[in-house]
Amino acid sequence: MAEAPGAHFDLTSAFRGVNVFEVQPVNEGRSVGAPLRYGFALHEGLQTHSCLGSRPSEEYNGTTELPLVDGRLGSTNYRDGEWVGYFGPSAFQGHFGWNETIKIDSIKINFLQSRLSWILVPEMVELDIYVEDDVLYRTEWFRKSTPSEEGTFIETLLVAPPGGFEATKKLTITIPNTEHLPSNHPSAGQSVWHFLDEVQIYGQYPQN
Ligand SMILES: [Ca+2]
Repeated sequence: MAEAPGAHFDLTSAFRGVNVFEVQPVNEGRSVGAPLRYGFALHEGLQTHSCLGSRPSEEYNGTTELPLVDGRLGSTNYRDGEWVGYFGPSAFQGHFGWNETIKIDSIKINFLQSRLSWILVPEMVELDIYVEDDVLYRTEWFRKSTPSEEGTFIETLLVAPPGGFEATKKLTITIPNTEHLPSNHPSAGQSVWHFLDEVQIYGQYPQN
């Protein structure tokens, strides 16, 4: 089989934030198959030493060493190898640390919903910014979607307080997973999946 030459993209010209490429294969002017989409994000979370405080499902654990801060974004295909999945009552907990103090402006996390596959956007997320080892500021985020919304879609958590967060070296994120499929679902009462990717952290390192 002949192989087409690969297209290369130099990351130095990428935008900070989310970048999406769409490629439509064509043959003699006609589209062949669905467009291929590839998304990635450049953010300060790429420089963390992070770890998962809870073990994801073995089937959905991302395909890289640090799947939540590798810059690669999960698509609407939940089997694309990017998503990190937790099946209730397993909750998510992650730690994100920096060697230097960072002033975080905003945090974004993508969540997938595909209710017929028992995947729901989590009801709430706790974000703890540590200003000292034992002093933290907690922010709670609540979803806008509902468990009854059909189809497959991504909802993005966005937390961006005016003036940004307090300077920190450590962020922890906790996502409880105690919800059950609602009464209007064919499998009502079953536990649900939470799928997340990526944890995007935008901020600046203070000038010395
Ligand atoms: Ca990722």
